[in-house]
Order: sequence, then structure tokens, then C-alpha cells
Amino acid sequence: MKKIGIVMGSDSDLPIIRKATDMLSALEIPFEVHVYSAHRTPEEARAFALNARKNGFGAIIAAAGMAAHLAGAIAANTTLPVIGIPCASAYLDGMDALLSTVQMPTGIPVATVAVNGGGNAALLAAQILAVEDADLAARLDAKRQKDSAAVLEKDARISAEFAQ
Ligand code: RP5
Repeated sequence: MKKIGIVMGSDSDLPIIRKATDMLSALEIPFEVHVYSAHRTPEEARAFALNARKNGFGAIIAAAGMAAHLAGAIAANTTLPVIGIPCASAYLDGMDALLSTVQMPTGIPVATVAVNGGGNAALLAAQILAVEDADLAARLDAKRQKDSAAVLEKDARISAEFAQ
């Protein structure tokens, strides 16, 4: 099975990355996690992206905050799918990272999830791998059914509480 590469711009992004690693672990998807910055360690970020396909990765998740160029810098050096997570920092509520990640020029796409959206980044990566993996697709279907059942349980509880 292909691995998911996870790259964060700083270890301060780790709480958001944990949402992704928890999801990938639950789905039994192998992954690697690295701290590489587009600005502080541009050579290492570039080398990771350039070698990602031959190193067995199927998609890359890149998380960064502030002037968040990491996902775009990774995407510039690979044709693997790159999923960007804009991370909120102390100022601007993540709007800075959202725009830096989502507004890629034509030719170098980054599939951008919500601000701090580590869980959805992992799910999107899983769905990419599941195109060619029927067992993983079945695990994703099972998760959807479980999530739906949990919402319907909440509906039953709350509608009963307000029943007249
Ligand atoms: C970005 O700058 C990182 O992704 C992080 O979200 C932000 C702040 O980094 P630190 O100053 O916390 O290392 O490159």
C-alpha cells in the first residue's frame, strides 16, 4: 500500500497534524511525518517532494501557518496529489494561511482543506488511495455509516428531549 507523507512547517503545527495521524491510523494507512519548512529548510522540503513518488508515497499532506507556502512549495516539486492544511496562528485566525495555501496559480494545484482541518486532510488522502484500493474504500464506507449512525443517535436523544 502507498504511504501518506505528512509535512508540517513547524513542530508548533503538531496538534493539527495529530488529527490527521489519528485518522490515518484508524484507517490502517501507513504514513511518515516530517518537519520541513518552505522558508527555514527549503532544501529539505524540496528533496522530500522530489523523492516522494519513488519513496512509495501516494499523496502528501502539508500543513503550515502564517505566510504558508509549504504546500505550494511541495506541490511545485512533485506531481503526487498535495493536500494543504492552512494552520491558524496567533493573528488573523488562519486567514493568512488559508489564502496562501488555496490561491495557487494554474499548473500547480493544492487541494486545500479547512483551517486546521487535519481530519479532512487525512480523509481526502485516504480517498485518493482508495481509488485503487477496494479494501480501503470499504473501510471508508464503514466509517461513513458509523458516523451517520452516531448523528442519528444524537437526533433521537435531542428530539426526544424537546418532544411535546
Ligand atoms: C509556519 O510558521 C509554521 O507552519 C507555523 O504554523 C508558523 C509558526 O512557526 P513557529 O514560529 O511556531 O515555529 O512556517
